Amino acid sequence: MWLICCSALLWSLRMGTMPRPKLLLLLVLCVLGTDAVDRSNFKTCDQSSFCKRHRNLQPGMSPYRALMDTVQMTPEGLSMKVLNTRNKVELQLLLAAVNVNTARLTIDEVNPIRERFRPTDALSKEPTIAEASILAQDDNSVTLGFLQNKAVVTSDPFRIDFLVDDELAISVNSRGLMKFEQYRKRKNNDEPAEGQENEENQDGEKQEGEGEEEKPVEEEDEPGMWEETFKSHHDSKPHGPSSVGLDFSFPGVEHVYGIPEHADSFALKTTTSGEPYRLYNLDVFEYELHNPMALYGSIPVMIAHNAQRTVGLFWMNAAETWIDISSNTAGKTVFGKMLDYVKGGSEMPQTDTHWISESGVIDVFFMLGPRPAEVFSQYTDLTGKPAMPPLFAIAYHQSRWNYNDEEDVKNVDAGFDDNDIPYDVLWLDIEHTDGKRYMTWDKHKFPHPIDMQDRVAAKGRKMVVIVDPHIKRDDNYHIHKDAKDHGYYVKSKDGGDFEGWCWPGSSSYLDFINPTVRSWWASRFELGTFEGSTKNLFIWNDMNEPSVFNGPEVTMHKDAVHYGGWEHRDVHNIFGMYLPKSTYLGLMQRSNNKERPFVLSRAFFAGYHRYGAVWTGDNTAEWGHLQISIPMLLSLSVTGQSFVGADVGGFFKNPDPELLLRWYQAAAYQPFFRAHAHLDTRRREPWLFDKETMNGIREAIRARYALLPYWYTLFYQAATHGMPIMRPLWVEFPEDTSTFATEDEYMIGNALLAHPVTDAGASGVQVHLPGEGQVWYDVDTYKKYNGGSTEYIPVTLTKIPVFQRGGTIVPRKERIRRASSLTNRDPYTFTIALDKQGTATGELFVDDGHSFKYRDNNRFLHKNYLFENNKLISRTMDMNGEFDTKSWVERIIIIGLPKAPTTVTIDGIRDIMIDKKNLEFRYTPDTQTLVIRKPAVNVAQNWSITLQ
Ligand code: NBV
Repeated sequence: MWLICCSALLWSLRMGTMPRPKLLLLLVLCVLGTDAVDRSNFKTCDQSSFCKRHRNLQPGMSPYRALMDTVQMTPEGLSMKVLNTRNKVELQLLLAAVNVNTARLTIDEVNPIRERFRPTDALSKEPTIAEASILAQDDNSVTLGFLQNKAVVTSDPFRIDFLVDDELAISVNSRGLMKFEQYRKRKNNDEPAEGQENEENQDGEKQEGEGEEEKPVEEEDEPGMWEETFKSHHDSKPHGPSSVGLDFSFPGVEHVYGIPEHADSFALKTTTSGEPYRLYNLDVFEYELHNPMALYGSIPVMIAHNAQRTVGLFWMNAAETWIDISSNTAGKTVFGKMLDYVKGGSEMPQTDTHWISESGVIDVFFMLGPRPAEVFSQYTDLTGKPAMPPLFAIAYHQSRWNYNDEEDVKNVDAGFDDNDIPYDVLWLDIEHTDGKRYMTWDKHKFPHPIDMQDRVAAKGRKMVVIVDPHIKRDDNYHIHKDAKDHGYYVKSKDGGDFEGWCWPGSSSYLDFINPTVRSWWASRFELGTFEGSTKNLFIWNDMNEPSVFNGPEVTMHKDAVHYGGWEHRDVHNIFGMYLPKSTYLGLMQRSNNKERPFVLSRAFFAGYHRYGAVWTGDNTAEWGHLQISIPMLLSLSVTGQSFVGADVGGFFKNPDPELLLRWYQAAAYQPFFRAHAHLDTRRREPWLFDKETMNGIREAIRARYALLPYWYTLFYQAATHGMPIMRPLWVEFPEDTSTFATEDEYMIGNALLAHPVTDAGASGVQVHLPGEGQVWYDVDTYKKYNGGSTEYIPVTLTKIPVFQRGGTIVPRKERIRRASSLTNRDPYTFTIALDKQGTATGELFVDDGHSFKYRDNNRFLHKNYLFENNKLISRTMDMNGEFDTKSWVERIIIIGLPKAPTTVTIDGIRDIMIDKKNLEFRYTPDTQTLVIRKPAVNVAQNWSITLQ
C-alpha cells in the first residue's frame, strides 16, 4: 500500500493530474503509513527513555523518606520535606484538604534550577483550602483529619494512606515507585554529580537531614536522559531529565475507569503483560481498537469503584504520561475468585496504578466520594461545570469532508426537508477555505457565504465551519502576517518560528500558551473581522494535538519553545485545549457575552468540558468501531467530558446500509450526534439509501428530536452538578457488581437505559436490566421487565432497545419539525413509568435555548414532577427561575398502572386557578397504560392531576 501510494503521489506531482486535496491526502498517507495504524510511528514505553526508567523500578525499594522534624501545619495545608536518601535531594510536600471531601498533594523540588510547569488552567479557579487538623503524630507518622477522612503520612518508608470513614481507600507510594528527577546541570566527567553538589555546603559541612552512615549515590546518566532520537527526529533535551512518577493503590477495588482517550474497554485493563496506557495528544491515522496507545486528547483522571465506594484521582500534569495498571485479581475467573474465597485464602482485591510523566510537578487531587455523583461533583468543583450548550448543538448535525459548494449546501439542506428528516446544523470542512487559510472562503465555491448562512438560518438552522490551528506561511494571509509580525508563533529550539507541514503546506503554529495570542485569536471571530461569518456560524477546531505531518509522532517537537520559556514537552497535553478555549472566548465576545457558544474540538485536556464538545476523531466504518464508541464515550463522560460523540457511519471507508442505520440508532442516544465522513467516501445523506434504511434513519433522528427536552434537562444537570449525561450502569446502580464491566449498554440520565444494536445481522440482544426489585419498560411497547434480570430482546432493523426505569418521568415533544428551534412553542408529552410502589419523579428545564439569560437574568423554568398516591403534582423546583412559554402539556402517559381510574381530574395549585375539570383518558389493560389527553395546562404552571 505504502509503495503504491508513494508512487501514485510522485506520478501525480510530475503530471499535475490530481486535485490538490487528493494530492495532500496522498502525501499524508505516505508520511503516516498505510491503511491501518502504523505503530512504528508511535513510541512504546521502551522508546520513551523516562518511561523506561520509571517502569524499571522495583517495588519496595523506595529511597524516599518524609522528614518528620519538618512537619508543619500551614494555612496552605500540611507541609513537610521528603528526602531522597540516595542522592540527598530534598523535595517539598504539601498536603491539603480542599473544597469538599477532596485532598491535594503537591511535591516539587525545594530549590529547583528550573521552574516546573503546572497546568492550572485545567482548574476553573484555585481550590478553596478546607479545614483540616493534625489528629495524631509520632516519630514515623502524622495523621491529618478532614471531614470523615484521614490522611496518614508515614515517614519511612514514605507513603500516604487516605481513609474514608476509617476504611482505607487510596494508598500513595505504597509500592515505593515514586521517582522525582530533579533538574540538574549536565555532568561533565570531571565534575561531581548534582546529588553530590547538594551533599555539602560551601564549608564542607554535612546538610541537615542527611543520614550520617549513608553516602549519596552518584546518579549515573542513562541513555536518553540528555538527548533522544525517535525515528529521524532528534530531541535535544536542553534541560535534561525531569520526570516524575508515583504509584497509587485502590484497596478493595477491581475496576478502574477513565484516563481517556484510548480506543479500549471501559473498565481499564491491566498492563502488566503489555504497554502502559499512554496520554499524549496525537493524531493517529486509522487508529486500532483495543489497545492503550495514545489518541487525540488526554484527561489524566481515574475513577475507582466498588460496591462500597467510589473515589477519583486527578493527576494534574500536562506532559507525556504513561499509566500502568495491575491487579491481584486480574485474570482470575469469577469461579477462581469464589474458590479462593471458599478456601479462605482470598486476599482482598486491589488495583495498583503507576503514573509517570516526563516533566512537571507531582500535583494530585484525590476525590474521596464516596458515591459516584459526589466524585463527579468534586471533580467539577475543581475543573468547573460543563458548558451548557445551545439547544441546536444537542440536535442532529450533518457533516462531511466536504460539502463542495453553495449549491451542494442548498441541495443537502433541501434534501432533509424533502425527506421529512429533521436536522439542525450543516458543517463545512477544510475545502471551504481559500487554500486552507482558515477564516477565509474559497471564492469560487463559496462566493456568497453570508447569503448561504442566512438561507440555512431562515429555516431555523445553523452552520459550522472548521478552523484549524496551523497557519499557512503566506505573507498575503492576514492571520499569518499579524502572527508573524507580533511574534505569536511557537518557536523552534533555535529561536525562529516553528515551521511544520500540514494541510496548507508549510505552516506555523500559534502559541496559545500566550494569553495575548488567546485574546487576539478570540478577536478574530468578531463578525466584522471574520469575513463572511454571521451570528449563525459556529466553530470546529481540528488538528490541535497539534498535528504536524512531518513532526515526531506526527506532532510538535518537544524542544520547541513556548511563551514563558516553557518547552513543548511541558505543555503538550494542555496545548490543544487552548485553541477551543480561545475560540469559545471569541464566540462569547462576538455576542457581547450574550449567546452560548458551540465549539467542537478533537484535542482536549482536563477542564476542556467548560468550553465545548469532543468527538472521537477518525474512526472507521466497521462494526468494531461502532461497538467501541460506547466505552470511549463512557470513559470521557466519567471524567467530566459529557458532551461527546463519534462520527456516525464511521469516518474512513463506506458503511453498508445496515451498519449506517445501526450507527444512527446508537448515536441518536449519545450526547453529540453528528454524521461525518472522509473526503474519499461515497456520499451518504440518508435519502441516498434504500427506503427501509432511510426510514430507519428518519425514525432514529426523530426519536432524538422527540427526546430533546429530556436531553436538554440532562445537559442542565451536567452544567450545574457535573453529573455525566451518558452514564455507566454502576453510576445508577453502584452496588450491582454485575454492571461494573458493562460497556454495551448505558444510562442516559437516571431514567433511560439504551442498549444499541452493534452487531451485523442481529436478531436480538441480551439486555441486562439492573436493580433487584425494580421495574423497567420498553419505550416502544411499554412491556414490563423486572430489574436484576438479563432479557433477550428480539430486534428488527428499526428496533432500538431503550428502556425506561420504573420510578421516572421523561418529558418529550412529539411534534417533529425541521429543526429544534421551531419546536419552542410545542406542547409536551410526559411519560410516567411507575415503580413497584406506584410512584415516579422527574424534572424539566426550559429556557430560550440559546442565551445566558437563564444564568444572568433567571430566565428559566426548572420544574419537578412527582407521581404518588395516584396523583401527579407539577411544582417549581427552582423558585429563582421565571420563564414565559407558550408550551402546554398535551399528553400524559402512565405506564405500569394496575387498573383503570374512573375519573381523571386536573386542579391548579397555589399560583393559578384552573377549574377542576375532568380529563379524557384511555386505559390499555394489556400494557397497564393510561393515556391522559389534553390536560392543556401551561408547562410553567403548577398543577396536579388526580386519578380516582
Ligand atoms: O479536515 C479534514 C479531516 C476531518 O474531516 C476529520 O474529522 C478530522 O478528524 N481532518 C481530521 C484532517 C484529515 C484526516 C485524514
